[in-house]
Amino acid sequence: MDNPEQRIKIAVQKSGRLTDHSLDMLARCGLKFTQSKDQLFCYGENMPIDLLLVRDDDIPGLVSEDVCDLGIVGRNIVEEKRLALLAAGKEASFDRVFELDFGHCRLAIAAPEETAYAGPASLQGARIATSYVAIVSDYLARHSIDAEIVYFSGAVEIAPKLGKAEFICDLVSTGSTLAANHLREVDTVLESEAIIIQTRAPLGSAKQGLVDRILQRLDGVLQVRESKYIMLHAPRAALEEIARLLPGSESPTVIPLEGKGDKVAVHAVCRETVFWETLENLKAAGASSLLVLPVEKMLA
Ligand code: PRT
Ligand code: ZN
Repeated sequence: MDNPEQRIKIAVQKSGRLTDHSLDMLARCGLKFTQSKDQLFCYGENMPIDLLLVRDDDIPGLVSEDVCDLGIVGRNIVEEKRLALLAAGKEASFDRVFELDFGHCRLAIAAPEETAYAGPASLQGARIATSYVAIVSDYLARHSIDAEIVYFSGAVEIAPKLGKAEFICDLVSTGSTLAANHLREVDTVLESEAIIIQTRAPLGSAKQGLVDRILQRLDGVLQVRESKYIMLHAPRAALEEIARLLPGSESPTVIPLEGKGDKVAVHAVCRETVFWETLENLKAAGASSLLVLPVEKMLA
């Protein structure tokens, strides 16, 4: 696959909130890269998978136009692009593949602390400052509200102070930016996190096979994060109770213990956090020799 046409290109944010997490997830998938001098391109050393480092706003377009096969970007950006294309009578040519469980935030409506709010109807006739024109237009249309959208490319939170708008709609994670500007969050328009998108352009079987491999690895990386491997000894009679106590585990493996009569070893992958209380409860149910190990890789 050294033919450049056959290499996979993934669009990743060059420098911002999603960059470190995106690169870390790809590294956990076993991918190694060398970065170009201009730092815009990362060449895949051990697999024919390269990265294009760009502004997050450009990622849906690059994937839609088939410049990149995959992209890692916030759902807020993806939805804005999809709805903006829809408003222009076009259809986005990418599909969401799955959520990546980082970059969590929400696109929220906020107003000065003293502003009364009783649901979307309170936005009727108001001015709303935002960078997310298409998402907010869609939200207003869905609630049959007539309001004016005032475009701000950044620093949306100062719009009410400048007398430019009564409400704002912006991304919020901790809420401290709103609090610092004496704004109160009143409604959520969209819950967001980083997602992976794939172009709708047909890739051909070799490239699609490679995309499927990398998506399967990403899925594995997500699954192992909370997962632990538990090993314990238990009397056969306690097996039912012990299986019930193992958090997020489907079917534990039960292995007879040589020369130990009714005692067995139980091994299980637990997909939820294993707390000290869980171990204490297992012990109380008859388990002994409990061991909890981190899971490094998983392939379903
Ligand atoms: O240069 P480039 O265009 O690539 O980057 P950018 O500056 O547009 O984006 P960046 O790096 O700030 O954010 C990238 C993505 O991170 C966003 O598109 C979201 O999907 C996600 N994300 C998660 C956030 C936040 N949390 C977030 N809190 N993006 C922005 N914010 C900003 C928000 O706009 C507001 O100004 O942080 C402020 C609020 O934060 P709190 O914690 O005070 O509530
Ligand atoms: Zn951006």
